[in-house]
Amino acid sequence: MSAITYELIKRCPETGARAGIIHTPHGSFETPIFMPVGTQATVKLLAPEELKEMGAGIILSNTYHLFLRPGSELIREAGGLHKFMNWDRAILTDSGGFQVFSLGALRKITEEGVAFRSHIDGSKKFLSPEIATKIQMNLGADIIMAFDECIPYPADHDYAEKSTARTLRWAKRCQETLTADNQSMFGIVQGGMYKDLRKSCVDELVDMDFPGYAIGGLSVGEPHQLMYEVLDYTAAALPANKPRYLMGVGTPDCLVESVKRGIDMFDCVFPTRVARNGTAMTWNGRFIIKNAEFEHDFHPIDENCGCYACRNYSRAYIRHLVRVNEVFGLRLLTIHNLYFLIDFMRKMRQSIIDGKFVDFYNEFAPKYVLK
Ligand code: PRF
Ligand code: ZN
Repeated sequence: MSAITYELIKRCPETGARAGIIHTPHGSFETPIFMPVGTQATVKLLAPEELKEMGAGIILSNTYHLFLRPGSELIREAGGLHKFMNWDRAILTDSGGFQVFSLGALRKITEEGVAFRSHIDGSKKFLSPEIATKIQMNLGADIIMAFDECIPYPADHDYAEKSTARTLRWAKRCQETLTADNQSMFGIVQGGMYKDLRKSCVDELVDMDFPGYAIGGLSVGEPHQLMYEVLDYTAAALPANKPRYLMGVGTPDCLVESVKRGIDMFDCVFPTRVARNGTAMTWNGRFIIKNAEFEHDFHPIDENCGCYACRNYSRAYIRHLVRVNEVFGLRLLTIHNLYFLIDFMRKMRQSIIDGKFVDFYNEFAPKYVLK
């Protein structure tokens, strides 16, 4: 039984790109999609109404952080994460696997799970496939993730092989723990940068018949070309009738390259994090709003953007707010950056529907300069 369904609407005849719809107990959203990140049960600086206005259909939150504070029992007592944070559209929660490995320096992995120290007070904690799944059942997200190990880069073949085998055993335990019929669990493909491991990992996960598959262990410091190479054969090996989610990727250049290879879902802290650093994202690349060149610039961040910030405020005003440390400036940048990325995905999807994805790709790539 699965609480979500994936509808494949259109495939690009020249590339792996696809347009689809995912139906969840909290509404449907169109893919390819970018999911804003709400680590602590809030997308930093924004109200749910603002996320809805920009067209967000699903957001992501984190088991690791909510497990430490306020604890998943409290969220269950509140009626689940949707009610707790006043978000009635879809939610996906990550399993904590990645956060334990990236935040906790002190950790010990065994077959049973991962012992680590909280990054907040140093207290001893333990996560296992069963615990991570039960926490995610308390949170009640529509899509939940299997508990995995994100293999660091670089890793030798022997380590990657052992880790991937354990992640697969963990995936089975996660699946056996899930009892809620209104939640769907995705399996996560690991395997490092090794083709044989990625392929056998896909095969084993497909045998377990998850309602969707994530590709983990990428965007971990490897060169972009290597990530695209791994994506090429990994995405191609996944079943066409299930959604594919590339975890932790969300810069415009990586999004286009990944959609081209058949990815449907993405999340990344990038747009919201750089907004809080004073950076605006546009179709031509990004810029730092504090720069002197914007002092007398009374144009919006982007003339063609339909977001609340661009409809009402100038670069000069936002620059002023950021310079004097007014949070409203960072809010406006967050609104703009998320709108930009959601709109970027909407336009990319439309190009797939119209049979013009290759044109979209060819027009975007030379215009987008990384400064
Ligand atoms: N596993 C999980 N979450 C993740 C990743 C992963 O490998 C990544 C890797 N880019 C981001 N988030 N569970
Ligand atoms: Zn805007």
